[in-house]
Amino acid sequence: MNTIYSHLHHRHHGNAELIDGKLLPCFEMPRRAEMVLARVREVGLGDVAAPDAFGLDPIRRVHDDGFVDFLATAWAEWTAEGRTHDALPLVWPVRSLRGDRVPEYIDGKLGYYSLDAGVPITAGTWEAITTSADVALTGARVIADGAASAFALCRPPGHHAASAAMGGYCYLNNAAIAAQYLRDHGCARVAILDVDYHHGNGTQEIFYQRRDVLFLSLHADPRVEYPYFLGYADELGAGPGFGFTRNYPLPHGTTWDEYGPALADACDQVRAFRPETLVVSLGVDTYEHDPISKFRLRADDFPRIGAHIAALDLPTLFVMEGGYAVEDIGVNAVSVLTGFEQGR
Ligand code: 6XA
Ligand code: ZN
Repeated sequence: MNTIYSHLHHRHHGNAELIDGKLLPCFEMPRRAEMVLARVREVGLGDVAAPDAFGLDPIRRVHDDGFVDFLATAWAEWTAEGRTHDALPLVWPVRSLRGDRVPEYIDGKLGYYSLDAGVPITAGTWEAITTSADVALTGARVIADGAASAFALCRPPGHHAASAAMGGYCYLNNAAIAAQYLRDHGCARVAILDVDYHHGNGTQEIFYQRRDVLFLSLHADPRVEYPYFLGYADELGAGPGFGFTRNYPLPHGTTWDEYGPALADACDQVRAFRPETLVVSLGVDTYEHDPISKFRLRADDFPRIGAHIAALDLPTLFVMEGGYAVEDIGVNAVSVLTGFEQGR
């Protein structure tokens, strides 16, 4: 399996995140992607190629124009006010406020276009996030051109990014952009399987009303875990998309004993949908030693995830999402991929 990777992810490196009431160094750091790349090379997974530039059109296929324009100009607008630290949102249009007015001032725009404060915008964020989308798009094109599999080593991750909101370390929804590209290039039906520890709220929102893209997510129960406000089992899609979203909220402490059967059920749903291609949102923050997560998957469970996905026998694009046990992220992420290769 070939990997798509760009060192330009280094252009995004937030200074601090607010967690447990403290300002700590960002868990979502460049070293994550470096560790995954190093492991890809160590096991000889396949070639590593740089992405091509696709421009903004395929990004605008899933994201709101105003949102994309905001991301493109946010750092310039922030620094024009004399600020030198990361741009961070601090006010949000919650239910009692107006959600139909886009503020003109940068501080208001930051809140309007975000779901939390976990999204620092820095000088290089735009370059990094558009490159991350290009990594996913290059992988999607490889699949559209007939490859059996590809690994888009995206950073920053994407699955919390909705059509018009960043959040949870995510700015542009790489998996959704890739899935839409596959739809636009000959695939009538695309399934997205999200195995990150957190619910892929952004991906769900983007495809919620559609029956051409099936979205399935296994994740920590939003009653007790981020993103809290989406990812419940009663969210099944809407309108023509009813029945084409499926969530598997699982309790804190989940081990393979609970995870395996949920994954098997999700794979059955993929089969019933008969997609032409599969996009996997690959997070390994389900790991027992992940510092911000509360599942208990062990290192030798990750090849099993890959084997379940391999049994679907579909052209498969893996898109990197979360995972913060940095010393183990490479081994765990690549274990899914080698488990997949061995299961073919
Ligand atoms: C809240 C936790 C952000 C979750 C990021 C993630 N600060 N999403 O891994 O998949
Ligand atoms: Zn996650």
